Amino acid sequence: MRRPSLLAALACAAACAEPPSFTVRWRVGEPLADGATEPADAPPLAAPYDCARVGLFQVLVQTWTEDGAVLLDERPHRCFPASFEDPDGAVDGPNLPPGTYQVRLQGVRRDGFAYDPPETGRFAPGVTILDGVTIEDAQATIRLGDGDDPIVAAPAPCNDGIDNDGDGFVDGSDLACRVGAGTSEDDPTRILQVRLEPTFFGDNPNLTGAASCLALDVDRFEVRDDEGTLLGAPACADAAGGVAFVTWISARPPATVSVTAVAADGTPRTTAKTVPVVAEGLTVADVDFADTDFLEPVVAPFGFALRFEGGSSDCADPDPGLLTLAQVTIEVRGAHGEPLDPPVRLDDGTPLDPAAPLACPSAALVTEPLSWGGFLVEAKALSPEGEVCFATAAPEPAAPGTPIAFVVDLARVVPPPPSCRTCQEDDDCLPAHTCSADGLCEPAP
Ligand SMILES: [Ca+2]
Ligand SMILES: [Ca+2]
Repeated sequence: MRRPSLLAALACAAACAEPPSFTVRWRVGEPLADGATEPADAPPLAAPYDCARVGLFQVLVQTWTEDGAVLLDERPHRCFPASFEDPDGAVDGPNLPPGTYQVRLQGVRRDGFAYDPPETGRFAPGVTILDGVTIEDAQATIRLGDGDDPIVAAPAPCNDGIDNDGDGFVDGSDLACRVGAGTSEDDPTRILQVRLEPTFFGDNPNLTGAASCLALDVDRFEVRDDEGTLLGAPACADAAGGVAFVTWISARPPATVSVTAVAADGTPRTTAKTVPVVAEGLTVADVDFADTDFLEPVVAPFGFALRFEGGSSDCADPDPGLLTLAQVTIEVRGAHGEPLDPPVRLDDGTPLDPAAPLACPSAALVTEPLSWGGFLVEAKALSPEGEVCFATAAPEPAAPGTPIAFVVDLARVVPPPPSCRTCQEDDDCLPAHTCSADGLCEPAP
């Protein structure tokens, strides 16, 4: 007794010359729009080029059980089979026992197995599903689509294996796919560049470079587009008071970029400065961060040590002779040399008043916390008689936050006033020194 089975029927489909249960002809539509599951309407396929131009290599005709759970038959066809040369031509499906089936048309990309993303393998995105295909007579053939041929969606241009815009770059290699919306190789892309020239406190000449970054606790400048995407973050030490460039590739030039000074831990130190972007050229961002732009007031002491000509930092014994210094006067002025009122104080409260000399310091000096950017330091060292023996040749720039290693150099006043003379004769000097006519110990010739 013969038990008709589905598998037997399928096995017989080729060998027994039974008629196909269905024929099908497809059309090729545009890539699926975002979120769409069905391709838009499309014209009939007329030539192999209609497939080649969109990167469709094959169409798999699959017959599934009605519930779509079991694949019963799969037939690969070229996307434009020879039978399609006849405008009414179609391809044959299997011979099926009477029943209801699901037929799927799955496009295969031209460059098949390299397809990305991997979860869809070599297949073009989207599958055309024909539900409820009912075969009533195993000896009859029906044409699927009922005069309206199903449509297979083309792969997306960034996933079709084709150099759509002819620029030599295919899919993921094409900048437009990488940095654009990812939907077209034609998206305009351009290289954008911002020339960043950040300054602090009204372009304060004493607040440039690494020392200013340290003083202000700024690690870098973050440059972001108007959607907040980070475009670049030049180091403060390189950019402050100088120039840094931020370059990126974009399919859509932002209207503006923002520049924010940021601490090492990523905390913004300042408000963001917004700069309009020049879409077809160089955007120059010469932003200045004033003290009012800082989110937290910039308050920090600075420390410094005195160093005397000849290299000694010992105030009591500054040279190779008998000179002893008794006092120093120190004045801290504003960045442009203006006197400050009230005067800056040391951290112990001592005012740095040039009219009120301090005892000769034996260690580095540290100021009170200061809330603004740049200062100049002038110092003089006095003999016990009150004459100036050493003085700063030019004011020394300083900024809050400067480490203690900051040194104020004092040059000897020449010729020395009488009480600043350091020797009468050679024996007053350290060995290998002689006493000069000015009364200064000098290295022996
Ligand atoms: Ca291309
Ligand atoms: Ca492409």
